[in-house]
Order: sequence, then structure tokens, then C-alpha cells
Amino acid sequence: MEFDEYLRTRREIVEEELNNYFPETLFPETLVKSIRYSLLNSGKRIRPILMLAVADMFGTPYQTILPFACAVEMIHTYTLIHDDLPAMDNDDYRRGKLTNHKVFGDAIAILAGDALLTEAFRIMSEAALKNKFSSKKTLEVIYEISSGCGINGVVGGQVMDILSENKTIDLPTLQYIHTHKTGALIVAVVRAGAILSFATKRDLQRLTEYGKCLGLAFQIQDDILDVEGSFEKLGKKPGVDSAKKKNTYPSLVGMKESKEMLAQLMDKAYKVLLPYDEKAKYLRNFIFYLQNRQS
Ligand code: GRG
Repeated sequence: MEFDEYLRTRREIVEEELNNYFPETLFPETLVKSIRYSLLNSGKRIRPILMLAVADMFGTPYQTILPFACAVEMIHTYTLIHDDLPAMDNDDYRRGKLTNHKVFGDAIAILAGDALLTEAFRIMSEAALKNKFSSKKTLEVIYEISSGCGINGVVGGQVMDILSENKTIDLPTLQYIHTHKTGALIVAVVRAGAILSFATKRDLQRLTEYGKCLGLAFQIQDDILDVEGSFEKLGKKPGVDSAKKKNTYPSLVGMKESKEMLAQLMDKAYKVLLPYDEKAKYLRNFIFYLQNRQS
């Protein structure tokens, strides 16, 4: 299957399952509307598809991984809803639409994020409770994902990002922000796909390295797009980072150096996959896809 088709079919599978988790008939109606508004629109679904692609490399059927992949997309959506709030980034647009709080108000937006985060862990635990996965494997994955989104992950990175606004920071601090705010969940996703596929220690090490490179590269590309991207393609206003005096790779090391660092990370990610040859074709495709993304 070509990569474009792979992305499209996997996106459809993930979106159908997400839709099943939050049917319109669920109560309370306003909360469900708010959740569906942010969860079921045009996200790229990079994180769940990446988890499925890792599992694919090991020949693991996607059906067994799906609840975990959906849980990660729910967590990702919670971070976006909360990040857009007036108390954080105060953004009006996300994925080409008004942000959640602009439509539903701050309180419901906060609660929609809270519900998505909590339900993600319910859904993952359910996999073990319904005997779809062993309790031990499920716990290992819950550990990975909670680590990726907690203090040593997304939340820690977001806090440092907020505390660094309007300040000049050094490159290691910026790297901390990027590897935690964005990279940690991507690493967790890759590791979860490998753990659920009974990967060996060596495989897990290699894939962790791949995830780290991809995660940091993803955020550097995000910084570059904020300078070079357009509203039409990004679905949100570009130039927001510099307007908010945010520290980014282009602002700290310049555009040329940022692009070189991005290329180096992608090259490293590519090399880590060499032992897997043809089996890693989708993971390899992910590198080029993320490097060339415009949204
Ligand atoms: C609120 C705890 C908390 C954390 C927020 C996600 C986040 C942390 C901040 C968003 C700001 C931002 C632009 C981060 C860059 C990386 C990122 C998460 C980009 C958006 O992810 P995509 O491109 O989005 O995968 P889609 O819309 O395709 O799902």
C-alpha cells in the first residue's frame, strides 16, 4: 500500500473508532458536543497513526492497538483545547475553525479537555478489563503514556514554555521545552506501539531514538511553519510565536540553522531504521511526511 493510502485508511479507522467512543447520544449533550467539535475535525492523526505504523512493523494487527491509539489522540486533543484557552495561548483558531472555548465558553472547554484526558485512561484500562490485552502490557503502556503527558512530559514542557515567554532563554532550555511539550508524547506513542508488539529491548531502544528525533524535528518544523506557513494551510494564524515573543528555533538559532538541525534529526531517524529494511517503510515515510508537512 502506498503511504498516502496508508495514512488515509488509518485515519479513517481511527476517526470511526473515536466517533464510536463519543456518540452524539451521550450525556451531557453540551459536553459531548464540545468534545466532538475538537476531536472529530480535520486533525492529521499523526500520533495514533504512528503507533499503528510501529505495530505494523512488527506484524501486530491494528485492531489490538486501536484503543491505545485513540486514547493518545484524545490526550492530544485535550492539550490543544487547553493550550488555546485565554489563560494559556489565547488562540481564536485551530484547524481552520474557531477554538473550542470560543464556541462553548471557557468552562466547558476546560471540562471537555478534562474529560478527554480522563476517558483516555478509562479506555486504555478497559482493554485489559475486557481481556483484549494482558494487564501487565496494558499497565506498561499506561505508564509510558502517563509519563509522556505528565510532569516529565507535555505538562512540564508547557509550564517551561509559559514561564519562558518574553524572556531570552538558552538552547538547552528551548530543547527541554520542545522535547517535553511536543516530543514526549511522540516518544510515548512509538514506545507504546513497540511494547504492545512485544518488541525486544534492542528494538525498543532503537525506536525510542527514532521517536526522540521525530518528536524534536516535529516541533522545529512547527516553529518554521509559524514563520513560513499560511493560514490557509495551517488552519491557524502564522506569526503567532514572534507576536507573543515566544522562544523558537528560528528566533534562537536562525532559519538556516533550524532547517539544518531538522535535516540532521531526520537523517538520524532514518539511520536508526536501517536494520528493519522494508518492514520500516511506513516509519521511514513518516520522516519525509513530517519534514515536508505544510500544516
Ligand atoms: C495544555 C498541558 C497542555 C499542553 C499544551 C499541545 C501543546 C501543549 C501546545 C500546542 C502548541 C503547539 C503548537 C505545539 C506544537 C506541537 C503540536 C502539538 C502541534 C499540533 O499538533 P498536530 O500538528 O495537530 O499534530 P493536529 O491538528 O494535526 O492534530
